[in-house]
Amino acid sequence: MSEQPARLAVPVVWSEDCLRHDPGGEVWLGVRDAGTEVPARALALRDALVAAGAPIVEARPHGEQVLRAVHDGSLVDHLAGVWAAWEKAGYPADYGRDRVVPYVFPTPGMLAGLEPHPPPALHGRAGLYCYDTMTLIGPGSWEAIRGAADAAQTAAGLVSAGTPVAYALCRPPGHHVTRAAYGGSCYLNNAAVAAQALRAAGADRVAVIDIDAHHGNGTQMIFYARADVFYGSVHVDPGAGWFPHYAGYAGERGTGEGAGANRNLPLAPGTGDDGWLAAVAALCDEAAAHRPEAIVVSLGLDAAEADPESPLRVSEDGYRRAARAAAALGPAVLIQEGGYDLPTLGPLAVAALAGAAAAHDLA
Ligand code: SP5
Ligand code: ZN
Repeated sequence: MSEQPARLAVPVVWSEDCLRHDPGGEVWLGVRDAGTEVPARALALRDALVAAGAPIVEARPHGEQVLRAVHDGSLVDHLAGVWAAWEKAGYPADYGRDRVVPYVFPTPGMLAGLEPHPPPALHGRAGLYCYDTMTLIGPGSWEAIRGAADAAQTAAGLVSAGTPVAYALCRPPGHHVTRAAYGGSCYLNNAAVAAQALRAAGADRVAVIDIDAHHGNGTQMIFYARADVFYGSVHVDPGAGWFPHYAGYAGERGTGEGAGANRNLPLAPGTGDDGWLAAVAALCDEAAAHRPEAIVVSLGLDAAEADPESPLRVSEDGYRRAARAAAALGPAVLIQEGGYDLPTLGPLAVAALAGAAAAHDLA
């Protein structure tokens, strides 16, 4: 008789709608590349987790209250309507522009203190809500964006109701989205949505532990002035030339009420398990000092050695240990962020979820 592997006892919250976002590549330095944030990522993750015995839970539709608590309503409205408006205005049919991509950005240098005037022209307005050229919007994007945010809220709901660990298979990812602007292959901030949902359900203090290879500049800034949500991140040093370039430095510690409730631990390119896990441990110690009642893990898998989008060199076992350490801080919602190496994504996610399960004696 062959030995059955232990069932992975972490619910995987999933929305079929997450497959509908087809960004059609990314414009990097003026040229459209194939891009790495593809629907096949979600299938690779889902199939591996199902094979490991994890139960699939359908994402439940939620209203927009939590979305509008962490985002400006105008960003939500823009995302919900921009594709239909783009199509109706003829950009695909008349100009061959098959995705929404901005070309003018209201940077502080352009406006020198002037409040940006919302442009009536959609091709101008596109840059009001989007801060890069790599984050394209097409026909099914909004349904997927909404599905990912629903998955995050469903997972948060499970944890609020007593499930010790739940995982939301969010696609597209979210941690680069600020209160009012999207970018970095992200559209709504699923981790911030989960944290806010946990707060609304009664957790007085929440800690977000972000182990994606990139700094979660969006989540950081959403909670930057708040003491009730700690944000901590380990990531490749933006000062060494990595996205998001403008934030993610060690000196960013929060402001006002949130002073001291933000911690960045940037790492040198090439950092592997030892350095990465030491930083994760330090981050978890600091998060614990804030006495969180619930945890959100921004689970990017792109710090893995094989990943094409980052120079960190973390192993499967490294992910198992990191997720275990983060989930040991309290009831935990795991939110899928980046991770782009299709052959290794599944095993990495299984390892991370197994680590989180072990922290709660579920394995
Ligand atoms: C969620 C997440 O992991 N977002 C990371 C976005 C960072 N992307 C940076 C892309 C830089 C250009 N990539 C070069 C590969 C050519 N396709
Ligand atoms: Zn990333």
